[in-house]
Amino acid sequence: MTEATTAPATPFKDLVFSGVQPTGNLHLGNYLGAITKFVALQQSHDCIYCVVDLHAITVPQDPVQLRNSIREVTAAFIACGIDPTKHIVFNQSQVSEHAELAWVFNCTARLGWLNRMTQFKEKAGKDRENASVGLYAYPALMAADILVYRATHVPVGDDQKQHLELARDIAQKFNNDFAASIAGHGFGDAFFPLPEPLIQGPATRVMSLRDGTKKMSKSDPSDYSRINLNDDADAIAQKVRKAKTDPEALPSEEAGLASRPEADNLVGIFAALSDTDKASVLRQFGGAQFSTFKSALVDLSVEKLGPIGADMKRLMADPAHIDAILVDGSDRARVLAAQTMRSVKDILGFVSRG
Ligand code: AQP
Repeated sequence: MTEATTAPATPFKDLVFSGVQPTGNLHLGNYLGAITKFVALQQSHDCIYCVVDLHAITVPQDPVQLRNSIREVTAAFIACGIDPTKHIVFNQSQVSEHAELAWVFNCTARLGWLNRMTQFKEKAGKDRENASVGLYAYPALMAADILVYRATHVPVGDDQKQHLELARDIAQKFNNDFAASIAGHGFGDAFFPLPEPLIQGPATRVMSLRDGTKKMSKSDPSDYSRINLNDDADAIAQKVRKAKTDPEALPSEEAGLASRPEADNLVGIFAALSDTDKASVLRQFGGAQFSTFKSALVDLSVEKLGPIGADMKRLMADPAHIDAILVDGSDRARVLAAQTMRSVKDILGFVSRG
């Protein structure tokens, strides 16, 4: 990317934004890579957490399942500890300003930038001609999701790093292209902040339980590749016990995980679930066989995820309550987004009712 240089001098108020697609069962990767960070950031920041349903339709969706998944992701947010009364929880399609700003950013982003996006290449696969235009333009919508709130911090898993860099490039190019108009409307040097990715901890990329070189993903056809947040204790135990490993005992130091992707992944999961790091997990389990380590991992996973699954089930029994949370969140999000869009239209030179 060429445009991102230095951060603009104008200070922006700290604000966290992130989203999760309602494209199926949420899994341990979504939980450790993103949602646990969402929960922690509530203590220090104002946060906006979005169920990004407009992103979901970049690939085919069944309407009945989509509606259910939107509610399920919302239930997962709340079951994991996100407070929708102190922060904002909503679904993207209820705030049309996301799509409106995405169009502006489609005109800001360059084809060359989008051509480099690895997620599009992976998801479109060999049948690129048949992929939706939306799948290709996905990162411009993601930039709009963040910047329509002029959010400054974005907690995501490692797989989203490239999209975040693109969002920064889009913000920077908009600030450069319209510098005179931005200053003329009293916004100083920059209208949009360059949002900071927050990608930290021992599980920023949780890998498949069947193949330590592939990301744990909702769309993996094998349910044994992932632990779902709504799996019961038996399912968790079976999946961990069947997880691929190698024949060696666990090493005592992190360097010993270097060419052992499955061992590295399970140790990372254990570290993240117990809120520690890989080195201290290996101090405890170095020299142990996988059978011993996996038993401890089953106990830990059931202890941490069991209550979340139970709470999700309880919340899903009352869809009207979940829908009310989303309506309330959308109403509050829309006020902020509409304010940004009004300024964007002024900066662009559009005529509006004033
Ligand atoms: N395996 C992972 N490890 C760590 N973080 C992950 N995230 C996703 N998978 C992992 C993070 O979870 C957040 C929400 O992701 P998403 O559902 O919006 O989209 P995704 O990254 O495309 O997730 P999946 O599971 O891979 O879905 P499909 O299979 O539908 O493509 C993001 O912050 C993401 O980084």
